[in-house]
Amino acid sequence: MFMEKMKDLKVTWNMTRYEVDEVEGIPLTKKMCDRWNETWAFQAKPDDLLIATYAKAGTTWTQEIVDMIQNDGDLEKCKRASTFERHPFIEWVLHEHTPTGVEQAEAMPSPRTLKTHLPVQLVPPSFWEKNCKIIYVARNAKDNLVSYYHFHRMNQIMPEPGTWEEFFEKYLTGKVLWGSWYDHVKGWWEAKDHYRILYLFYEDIKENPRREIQKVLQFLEKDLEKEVLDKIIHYTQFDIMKENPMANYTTLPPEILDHSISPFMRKGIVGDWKNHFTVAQNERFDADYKQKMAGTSLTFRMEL
Ligand code: PPS
Repeated sequence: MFMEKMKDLKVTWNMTRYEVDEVEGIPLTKKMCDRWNETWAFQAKPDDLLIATYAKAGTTWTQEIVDMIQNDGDLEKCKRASTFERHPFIEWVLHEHTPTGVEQAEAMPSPRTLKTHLPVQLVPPSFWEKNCKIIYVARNAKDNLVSYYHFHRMNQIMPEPGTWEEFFEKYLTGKVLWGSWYDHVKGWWEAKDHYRILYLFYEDIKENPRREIQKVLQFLEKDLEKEVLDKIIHYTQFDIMKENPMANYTTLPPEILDHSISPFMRKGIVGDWKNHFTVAQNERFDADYKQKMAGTSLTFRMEL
């Protein structure tokens, strides 16, 4: 598949950090913007399942849970390929020699499970026209920010994060890839009342994976034996996934993801922001948060 194709092409990973451009005011990599017409024209099918998140909200975790459900808890089947090969990332354009997310999806037999970080207004219209099921996962803004910062450090093709202080400001003003966290979570929250969207929270899955996985089962209209559910809960825990090369992103070369700077599977906890935010940053964040989140019924837990 994807990685084999890379080997066949003898692609050298002389990659640099991506330039950023915009689509309708949302920062995306220039490569994504250049291929945007193809992404927008993507033809979803009625049995596609879309996993949508703001980056670093628990996408990979949800992908593993969903794949294990779809494969009735068969771990070997879930280890057939890396996360990013199992579930095409529809707007993603890595390299001119690798298939785009759209091309990967088009080459995949149905039923397909796809990934996106797009804000709701940029989701290709065919997903709404075909009434596809969508699982959206949101994570509290503070932990999401911390995780996104470390990801920019280790991912050698993301834009330079700058210092922690600089990245903090960029995040608050939405000047990061895929735009404002605030607009993202609120936009999808509104959409859930109109479309087939299951809206989940990272903190809830962490607190009670059984309860949340059962919501996914119900949404996917699947019924599994208790033993299978137990197995899914076990294999999707942070410590187990961290050691699973098909789920921990270690199959990508260090020229792209440098886990020695910060592992992709970093901490996987709620409340790590307390180890990063200064008192002044926390006050500034809370005041800004209050304004940006005024008037929405959407609430988050910043600790458990
Ligand atoms: S990406 O690049 O947007 O797809 O990243 P994403 O998968 O959304 O987010 C990565 C963060 O999710 C954590 N993670 C988990 N937490 C708990 N349990 C499990 N099983 C799990 N798997 C991944 C991962 O560690 C990243 O969070 P941080 O806070 O950086 O550790």
